[in-house]
Amino acid sequence: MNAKATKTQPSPAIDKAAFKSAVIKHLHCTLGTDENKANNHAWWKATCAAIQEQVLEGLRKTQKSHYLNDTRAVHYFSAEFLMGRLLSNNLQNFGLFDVASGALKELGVEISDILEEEPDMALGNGGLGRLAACFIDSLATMELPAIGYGIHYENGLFRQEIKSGAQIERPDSWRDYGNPWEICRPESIQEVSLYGYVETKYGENGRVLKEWHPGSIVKGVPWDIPVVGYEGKTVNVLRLWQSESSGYFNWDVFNAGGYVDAQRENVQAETISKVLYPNDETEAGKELRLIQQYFFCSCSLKDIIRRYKRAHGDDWSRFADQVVIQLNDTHPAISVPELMRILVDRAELGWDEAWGICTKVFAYTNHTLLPEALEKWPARMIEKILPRHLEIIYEINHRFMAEVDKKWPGDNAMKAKLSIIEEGNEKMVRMGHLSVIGSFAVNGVAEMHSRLVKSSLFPEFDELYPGKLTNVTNGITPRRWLKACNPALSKLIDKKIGDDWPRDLDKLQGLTKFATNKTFQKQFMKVKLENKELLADEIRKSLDLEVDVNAIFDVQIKRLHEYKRQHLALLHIMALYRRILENPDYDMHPRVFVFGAKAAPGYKLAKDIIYAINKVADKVNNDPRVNNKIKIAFLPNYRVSLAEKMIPAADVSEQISTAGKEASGTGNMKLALNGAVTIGTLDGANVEIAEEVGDDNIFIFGLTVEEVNELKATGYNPHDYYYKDPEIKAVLDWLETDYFTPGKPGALVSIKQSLLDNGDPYMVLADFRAYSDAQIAVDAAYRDKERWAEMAIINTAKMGKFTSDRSIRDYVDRVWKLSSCKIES
Ligand code: GPQ
Repeated sequence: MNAKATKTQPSPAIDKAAFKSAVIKHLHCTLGTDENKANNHAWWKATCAAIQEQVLEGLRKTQKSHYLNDTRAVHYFSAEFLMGRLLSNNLQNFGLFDVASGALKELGVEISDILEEEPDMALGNGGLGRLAACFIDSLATMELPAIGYGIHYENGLFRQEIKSGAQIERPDSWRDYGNPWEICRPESIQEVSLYGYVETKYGENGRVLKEWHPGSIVKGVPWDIPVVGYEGKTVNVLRLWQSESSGYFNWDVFNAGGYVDAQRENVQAETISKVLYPNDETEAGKELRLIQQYFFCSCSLKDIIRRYKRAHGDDWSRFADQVVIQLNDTHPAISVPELMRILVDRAELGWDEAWGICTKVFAYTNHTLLPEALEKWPARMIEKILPRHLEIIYEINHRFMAEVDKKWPGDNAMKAKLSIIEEGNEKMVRMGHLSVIGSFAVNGVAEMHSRLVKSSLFPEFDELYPGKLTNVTNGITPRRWLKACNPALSKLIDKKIGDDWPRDLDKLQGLTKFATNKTFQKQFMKVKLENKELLADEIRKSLDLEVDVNAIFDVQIKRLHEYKRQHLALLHIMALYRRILENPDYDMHPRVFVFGAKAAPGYKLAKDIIYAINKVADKVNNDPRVNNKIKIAFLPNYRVSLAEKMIPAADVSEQISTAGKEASGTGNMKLALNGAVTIGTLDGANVEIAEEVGDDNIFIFGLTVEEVNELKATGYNPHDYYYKDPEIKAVLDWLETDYFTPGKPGALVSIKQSLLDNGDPYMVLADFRAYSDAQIAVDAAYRDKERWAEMAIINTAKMGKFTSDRSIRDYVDRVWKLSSCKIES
């Protein structure tokens, strides 16, 4: 029995005829072309312009309502926002997708073709940046006053090409042909100071006054990207800062005939927002990166203060009631001393009053426990670029050390451990400590991760500030990650349980009772098959590789990292290949292993793993003895828009990080939502996914965090596994031959070395056998078609918890204390 469709689908603001004339108007008046001359790119731009009319109307009403209600707002500070494409999402959120697609069809244009014209906004590396994008989607959908603040990078994450198996990085100049969504706001330009020195003066009553004489000043130009909530009521903004020369041109140099030298300063100013650092979970330690961080934080704080002053003048007493700032990891941590500087040096508040405001405004999200990702800046570098900020950091630390001494009198080891300053050859500023001390709330991103933040990363801070450390489990927006990317499944779900699940994802629970219904199973798996056909087309186009859609589509998509263990998947594929070569009748259901991953350009082993996957793919895909039982497809340039094609087609979701290393993961949620069954370790949010779907509907394997720690403590020796397990030995030795790299023996040896000589830091060998056994169980489960369909449906049905609306609800309740604001028309 089908549930009646409830009336929550956004009702279109304009009809097909009106949309059609809007598109034609923009083709003529905005783009200066016409229906006969227009190519897909022009049609795309005209369609964006047509919907942008609705977007801007929504934006105007939202800003007016927020202003009139003098709302408290959250300000989400993030160095990364991985937005992807916006057209399809904006159409969906206004309920105009079918209208637009019908209008374009009448104009002889396929909407699917023009959607492909849009470059991804790839202003982020991976999970952290995409989380920020999902969060601002939910904030707008839930009608919460919010603004995202970040950097308007001229070049987003590099475009990946694969040449002879190896990753090549190419620049991503996503704005070359314009970005139809963004609006430049020159009226809100800010200035940011850098370098120079600090002068100490004495004011009235002997008050010490600090004046920073900057060595250079750059301009921050804001670009606003409207963020449309589902059903299009609230339209918030993502404000991204672009750096420009301040025009404080060095006239002396210029007049002395030094036009070129004077221009150099312009170039330097413009360099700040030129490029996104492509390192995921590794601190870069580069001066330009610190400048980027300070640049966007300073612009954003000044922007917030300008808006606050418009309503409250110089009365700072209500600042913390109106403003909450979420620090997305430590990248914006320099905001803490920057706000102190503004309050103490500029507004001339006393230190205690200023600190009282600061520690009510900031909250900090930690996204990793990996030591190499915990940001530290050389004190000398901060001193050079931000001399006043270093003084302020020392003052914060001095007062904090007194607090520590009160709690643990005379305990100098404790002071050294908790200090913001790490003493050593070179003094370093620990941005994590600064963030914890400067915030009123600190959260991890999944239950297990937050538990580890408390027990192993910041246990003393947890003791010192009881209740400050908390958890908010990550989430994903179901509007992009089911409704827009998987229209066929969305329509099937609408028919079955009604169409209000995109804003109330717990409604998917309603599918549970159909999980064993044969007709529904057939419908569900038919959609999956159609999505696999679409991905098979993509694989054919991109790699010239034929894959069988009846094979298991086994998908691993994420940044390339040793801790995520793509090499564990690779060793397993090699083992399967070897089993087939040894026994041509080796019984397995055919499988297509699909990968998508970018490696940081300087991360040698990660690039070697990409190369190895591609070299093994060349061999296996073309070996007739394999009899099509295994295909390997490494799709180049993994990005949001490619994820949207891969995720709906996945049967199996690979979430195989070393337990304790993946803070949460969000791809795990997207894949399960689209009916993929997880094979994974008890890590990050996998633990909570397992709780939701139940042990029968997930394949959990491998060491637990406790076992990992125990094995480390007692001395892990990968050689034990190498010598005891002949398959492990054979596969690792294979890497040393030239079997996969003809004429180039040893080209894949670095992987073997990392697993043996370098001690296998992520315990790949320790988990290999358990992983292989779990894969055998996956294979058996897949062959029982009805059982598999039931598992897939249950995975979709039980993902309600992982909507980013729930994450935002948790932030609102536990951290932000925000109220929604109805938008008046
Ligand atoms: N994450 Cl510290 C990133 O994507 N980049 C980073 O620099 C750091 C963390 C990820 C983390 O690895 C995932 O487990 C999380 O799901 C994701 O952040 C969002 O919290």
